[in-house]
Amino acid sequence: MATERTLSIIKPDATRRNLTGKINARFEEAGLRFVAQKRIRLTKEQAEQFYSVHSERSFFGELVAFMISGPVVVQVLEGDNAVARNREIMGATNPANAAPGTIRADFAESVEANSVHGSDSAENAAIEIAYFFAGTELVG
Ligand code: DAT
Ligand code: MG
Repeated sequence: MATERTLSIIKPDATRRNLTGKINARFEEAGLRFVAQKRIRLTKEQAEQFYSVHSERSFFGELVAFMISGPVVVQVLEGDNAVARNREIMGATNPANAAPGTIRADFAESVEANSVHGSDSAENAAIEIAYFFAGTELVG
């Protein structure tokens, strides 16, 4: 299996409810390791650029407003097949469809306030990691 890195974000609905530690424990218990982590407030411009692939979607404005509504924790996870593993641990985008025991099934409030982001491919993970972290900040 390939060792990979992926970008994870703990979203404002989860930081507001003080769930950072509980969410981080899900990743660590599944064998992924944190190689970087920081708590930040996204600017509107950062959120728009980060989610620019969704800029034509009807929910884009609400998504950006939600992502800047409170602090987020941006983090880099490392492990075997980390991109796919992270998405398994998160569960489906809409918590109504998320498998039992996943982060979104257990913590998400709605399809928008769904507690976590995870990169959807190794290629996008590399782009998203570089968006938030300098290479020197990744400590494996
Ligand atoms: P994911 O976060 O599972 O990769 P995505 O990339 O399709 O999902 O969408 C990015 C985020 O946009 C998602 O986490 C929450 C929001 N979103 C997606 N579909 C939505 C919808 N139908 N209504 C409101 N927000 C939505
Ligand atoms: Mg996505």
